[in-house]
Amino acid sequence: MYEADMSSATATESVVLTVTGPIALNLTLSDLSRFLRQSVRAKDELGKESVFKGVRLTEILLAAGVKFGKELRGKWLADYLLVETEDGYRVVFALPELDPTFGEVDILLADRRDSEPLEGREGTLRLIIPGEKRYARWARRVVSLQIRSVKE
Ligand SMILES: Nc1nc2c(c(=O)[nH]1)N[C@H]1C(S)=C(S)[C@@H](COP(=O)(O)O)O[C@H]1N2
Ligand SMILES: [Mo]
Repeated sequence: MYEADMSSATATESVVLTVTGPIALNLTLSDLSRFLRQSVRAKDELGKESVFKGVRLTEILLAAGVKFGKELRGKWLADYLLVETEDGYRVVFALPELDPTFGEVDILLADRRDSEPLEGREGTLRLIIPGEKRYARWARRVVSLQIRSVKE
């Protein structure tokens, strides 16, 4: 009984993303559904075109206290985002790469493909980077976002 209750709770309310930055966040899928959401049409690494839906990385990082726009200067320019996945794959982005005031790159943390939840090898969360022609940073199975500083 107790276990059954636990599993129905985890289906909707388990933490799917931990964010470490000036403010730490532990987000469930329902938390992500309350952020400003975006859709983007993009082709995956197999050439399949889909509509992906989710939250811009910028939105999540703003909630974690990261500064963008005019405030992204000085010491912040040596900070970076480390994205980690369930299978231990890791990719980094410099903060200006995520800032719409620096350029056009728009990175989506997607939780849906053609209206279906992302599952299995691809899910629960995947980066969609429409302008990026190589797929190495289109991380699947994203579990954490960490803001870090270059040490030296
Ligand atoms: N979680 C995770 N995401 C990942 C990878 C990975 O190993 N683990 N490989 C990346 C690479 S190098 C590419 S080219 C694309 C497609 O990977 P695939 O060719 O292994 O399907 O996913 C990217 N996302
Ligand atoms: Mo790759």
